[in-house]
Amino acid sequence: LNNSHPINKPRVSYHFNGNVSRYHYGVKHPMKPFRLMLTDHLVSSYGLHKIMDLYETRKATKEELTDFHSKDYIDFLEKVTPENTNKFPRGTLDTFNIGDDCPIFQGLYDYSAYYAGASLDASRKLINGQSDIAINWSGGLHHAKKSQPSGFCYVNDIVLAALNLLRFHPRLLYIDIDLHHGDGVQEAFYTTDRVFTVSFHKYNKELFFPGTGDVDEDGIDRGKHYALNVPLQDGIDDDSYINLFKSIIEPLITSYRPTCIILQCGADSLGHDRLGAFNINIKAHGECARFVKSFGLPMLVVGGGGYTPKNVSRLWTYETGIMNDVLLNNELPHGIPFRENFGPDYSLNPVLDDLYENKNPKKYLEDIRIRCLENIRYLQG
Ligand code: ZLV
Ligand code: CA
Ligand code: ZN
Repeated sequence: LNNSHPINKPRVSYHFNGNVSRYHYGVKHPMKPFRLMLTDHLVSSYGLHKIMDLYETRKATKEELTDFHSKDYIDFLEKVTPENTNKFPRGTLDTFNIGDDCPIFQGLYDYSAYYAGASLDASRKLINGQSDIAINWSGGLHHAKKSQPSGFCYVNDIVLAALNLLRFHPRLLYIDIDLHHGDGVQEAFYTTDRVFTVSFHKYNKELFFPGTGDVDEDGIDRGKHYALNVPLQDGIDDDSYINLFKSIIEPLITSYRPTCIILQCGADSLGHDRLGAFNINIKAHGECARFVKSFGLPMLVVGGGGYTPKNVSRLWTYETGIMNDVLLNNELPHGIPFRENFGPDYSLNPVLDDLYENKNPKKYLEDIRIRCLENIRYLQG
């Protein structure tokens, strides 16, 4: 038996279509789909594509998109273009929250249909048992609402994939480690006990988008106690984050007993992110993903935010390794496309925790942990 090829390696599928990385939100916009191309190159440079099942994804159909979204909204997304935007009455653009965060750009509908199609394909591989873990780094756009885009997200691929998984899975756990609150997913499942949503995020009601996700938001009706929020402040470090994460996720999985997990791996929670101010290193972010994987449940792994493209691609490559039980060499492979993006260190794990003061006192984190554990205790009724 060759120990370097463990026989228990999970079957991992990787869902990607190079077309998604070609769209542009606009020159000043922080969301750069190009980061997905960078990630894909790095993943294959490390040889990870050889040990996964690769799927070139298709666009989600209109019928699939309207499983969650309203027909009016999807019709609008399909029709609107940069050229005809001004022909729509102002009211229509306001109704559909079109503006600087969610601009109308060329190919917007196709872009949305591609990243949603990838999460739907991924969910299907989990349902039919062909994959233990299915990865879609182009997905994770957690803010989109039923009839509106929000925070760079036009369609909510997570909600769509979850609705598909719910046809076969009694209980889903959604874990969101993006810097921002996973409000769109929380809202979609706020009244059900069949999807437990938990988000770790920077929280400030007035000053930080989207302004929701305080500890007291915990679901309503049948969904009461089936949503959990972990509001954090700038500068949280590796140890505080990992400890808090594990001490919440472990009892949560044990009590809720999900049959499938969706993990949103937003990379804006890393240090040095253009929009973020946490002090998390790639290894710590990855340790959280590894911890979730260690429970051995079917997993849908999606991307999300991440606004320093070189670090986004480093993180998601590292985490693709983790999902395959492979520890990657810290030195980036030679001769990779766009290697110049990764200087001067040319490493997979540069130091990212050297910028911000930790504004999360021990007492604050301990209080949050206790409140979360109290919430989780309601599950064993
Ligand atoms: O990472 O935006 O703060 C998943 C995700 O979670 C806002 N939006 C809203 C509220 C008032 N506005 C500001 C409007 C700004 C419009 C353009 C930017 C442009 C340049 C640089 C930064 C931003 C920006 N926008 C930073 N934060 C925002 C947030 C939305 C954050 C979405 C996070 C998405 C993919
Ligand atoms: Ca989050
Ligand atoms: Zn984010």
